[in-house]
Amino acid sequence: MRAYVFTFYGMACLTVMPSLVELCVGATLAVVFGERYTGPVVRVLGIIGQQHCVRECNHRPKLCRGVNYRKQELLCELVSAINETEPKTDYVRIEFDQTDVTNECRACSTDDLCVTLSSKKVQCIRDNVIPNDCTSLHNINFGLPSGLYTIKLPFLNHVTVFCDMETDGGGWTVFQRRQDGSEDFNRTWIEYKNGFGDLRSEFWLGNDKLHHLLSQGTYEMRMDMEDFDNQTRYVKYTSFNVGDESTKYTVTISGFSGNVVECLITMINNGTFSTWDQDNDIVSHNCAYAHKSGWWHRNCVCANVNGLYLSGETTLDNVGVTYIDWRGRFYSLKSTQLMVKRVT
Ligand SMILES: [Ca+2]
Repeated sequence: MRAYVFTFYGMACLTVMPSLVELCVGATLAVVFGERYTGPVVRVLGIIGQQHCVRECNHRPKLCRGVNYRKQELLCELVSAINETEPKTDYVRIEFDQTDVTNECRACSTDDLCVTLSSKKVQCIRDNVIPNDCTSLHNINFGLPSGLYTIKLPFLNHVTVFCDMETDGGGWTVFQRRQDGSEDFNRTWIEYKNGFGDLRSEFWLGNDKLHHLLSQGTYEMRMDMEDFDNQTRYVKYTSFNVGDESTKYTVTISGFSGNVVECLITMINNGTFSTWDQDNDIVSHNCAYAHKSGWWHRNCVCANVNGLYLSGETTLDNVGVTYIDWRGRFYSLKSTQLMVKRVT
């Protein structure tokens, strides 16, 4: 793939519109064809021209450091980080220098647009295109790639999440992934509350974020699993909700479909979350401690997806990344991914 790099300055200042004078805050530093920034993507704007896309970045000097633009679909992605890129045909990426932001613009919040009116007065205008989950992003453009996106959640403001835009129609906000054992999942209440790990690799999004995300509507949940023989299975539920911390993150789950026997409705519905340092299960011993996982343990666990990463056959009983009704209690799966998608 050939990449063309050239540098020029002050491009945004040349694109002055008669009605709305542009602010010359961000200089365009480099334009590279055939690549995109891997994000996080902070805004997605559909059906606009490239210069308009550049202006949208200029209007958000606190948030935007570059843009990914796809000419074929007139698709504009604004990104907050420009340190990582990937080759992607059809895309052009444009780097910005937003270090020279005016004082007037600094007064705007990250949820505002900073624009200059024809009177030369700088104004902060509320940004009305802030996505609140991966489903709404997917609905802007079905061709958006999987990856990191920044969304806005009630009470939590900006939260970066991984969106799966390919599996089962796309639009999924991922809240758990195991794939190589790189992350320790035998963690405390506070760590499960706030989330941990690397969104591009293994992670738990965090119970507070999950609660506020799901409070926005009705969500379905899907869990994908893979074993070391490259077999896959999934379970899917038409309704999934998680209460706030005062309820100990009580989960409700119903409406199963999938290609393996399901156990979660029986085992976790109306159950509270437990970690090794906070036992909220209904049995006398401590399930989270016994099975080495934070989870909605009630009468312990039938799908120990947050268990120890033991890579296949093991002599330890239901301590690995197990799914009892598929590979049994003594087999630790290769990968799992749990995610939610808004239905109403
Ligand atoms: Ca107990």
